Amino acid sequence: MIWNEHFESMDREELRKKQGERLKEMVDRIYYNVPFYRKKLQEIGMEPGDIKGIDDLRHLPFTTKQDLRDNYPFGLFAVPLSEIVRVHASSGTTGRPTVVGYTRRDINLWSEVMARTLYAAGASKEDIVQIAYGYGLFTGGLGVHYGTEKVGATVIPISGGNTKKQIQLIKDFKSTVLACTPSYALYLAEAMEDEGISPKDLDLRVGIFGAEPWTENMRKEIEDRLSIKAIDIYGLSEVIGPGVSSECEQQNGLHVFEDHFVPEIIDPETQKVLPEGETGELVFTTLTKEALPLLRYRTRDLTVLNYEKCECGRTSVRMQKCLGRSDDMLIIRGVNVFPSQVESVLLEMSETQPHYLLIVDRVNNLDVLEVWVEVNSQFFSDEIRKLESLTARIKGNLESTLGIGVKAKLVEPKTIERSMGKSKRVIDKRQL
Ligand code: DLL
Repeated sequence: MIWNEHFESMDREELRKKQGERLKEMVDRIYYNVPFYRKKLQEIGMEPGDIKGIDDLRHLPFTTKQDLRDNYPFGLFAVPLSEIVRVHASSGTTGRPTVVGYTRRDINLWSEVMARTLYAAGASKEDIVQIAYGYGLFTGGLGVHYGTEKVGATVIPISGGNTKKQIQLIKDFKSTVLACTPSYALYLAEAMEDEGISPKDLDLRVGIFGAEPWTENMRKEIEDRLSIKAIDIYGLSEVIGPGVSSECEQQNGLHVFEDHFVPEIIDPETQKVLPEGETGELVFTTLTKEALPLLRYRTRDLTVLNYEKCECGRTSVRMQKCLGRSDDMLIIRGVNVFPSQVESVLLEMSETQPHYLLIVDRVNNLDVLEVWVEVNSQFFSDEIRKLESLTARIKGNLESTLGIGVKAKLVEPKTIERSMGKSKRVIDKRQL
C-alpha cells in the first residue's frame, strides 16, 4: 500500500529534478530569512542563484547540533514567531534542549510523511493505533498521532508508561497497531506474559518502533513474543521528528521521504561525501520545511544508502537500520543522553568531582542508568544520613537535567579509573 504513489514511486531522474528546484527555493529562503545561513553562504561566496541542481548540495555548508545550541532557542527559525504553531525539543549536549519549530504547513507536511509511514507499515483507516510514545516536547507521540489521524485510523493517545493500562486497552479496545520504542514493546510483551495473556488472543498485528537503535535479533524477539510484524521507523526532531524514513512490509531498509528530506553519507572525519554503498554519517537537508529549514544537518547516525528499487514499488532510497553513532550520545528509554550533561551537573555542585561513570543496562527489557559519582573527600562522611541526603540531591539534579530516572551511587575520591587517553565514561551493558 502506497500513500502517495506519485512521490514515493517517482522516476529517479524526475525526482532529482524536483529536488534541485526545491533546493534552489530553500536556499533562497534561508539566505534572506536566516542571518546564520546568509553569513555561512557569504563566507563561501555563494548566492541563491548559484544553485543549478541537487548536485550542488555537496558544495553547501553543514549544520550541526552545536549551531542549534548557539542559536538557542529560536535563532535559526526562518519565519516570524507569529507563524510558528508548535515547538518541540530534544535533549542537547548541555542543559539546554534543542528546540525545533513548525508552521501550519510544516505540521501538514509532518502528517503527510507520517501517513506514508503508517501505510508503508501496512496500516490503514481500518486500524486502531495505540500510541505509547511519549506525548509532550518529545516528537514521538504527537508525530505519530497526526499521521494516524490523517490516514483516518483510530488514535488511542495513551502516551508512554502505565503498562497495566496499556495492556488493558490493547485487550479491550482491540488495538491493531502498537507505536512505541522497541525496548518498551519487549517490556510490554513480558508484562503480558506475566499476566498470562497470550498474544494470539489479541488483535495486534503491526508495531511501528523507533527512536532508538535495535537489532534484527531484537526484531525477531518482538515479532515472536507479540506475534506481530515489527517495522522500523526513523527520524529526529531537528529534521521533523518521526517520519524521516520508514520500512515497508519488505523490512529491508528504511525508505527516506526524499522529496522532502535529502540524505547524504559523509565521512565524519573528512566531511567528504562517500561513494554509494559505503557506511558513514547520515546528513539531511530539508527541502520544504518552513519554520526550521536545515542545510546538510549532521545527524551523527551511521548508516549506508541503497538506491535500488524496492520490491514494494517505491523508488525512494533506502537507509539501512541505524545501529551506531559517530558521537557519544546514548539513547536510554528513547531519551537522548550525553555524558557531558552529567558532567555539567556535577561541576555545578560543590560536593562532587567531575569524575563519573555511566553504567547502562537493560533489566527486564527496560533500560536503566546508574551514575557513579566521586565525592570530594571532605563530604565523604561516615554518617549514613548525610550521604543519603547528598545522594538524593545528586539524583534529583541528574534527573531534572537528563529527563529520565537515574540511580546515583557515591564513591570515594579516586575510585573511578583515570585514563591516560580518551576517558571511558560509559559502560553500556545492553546487548544491541
Ligand atoms: O527519536 C524521533 C522519533 C520518534 C523517531 C519516534 C522514531 C519514532 P529525537 O529524540 O530527536 O527524535 O532523537 C533522534 O534518535 O538521531 C537516532 O540516533 C535515534 N533514532 C531515532 N529513530 C531511530 C531508529 C526521535 N529507528 C535520534 N533506529 C536519531 C535507530 C533511531 N536510531
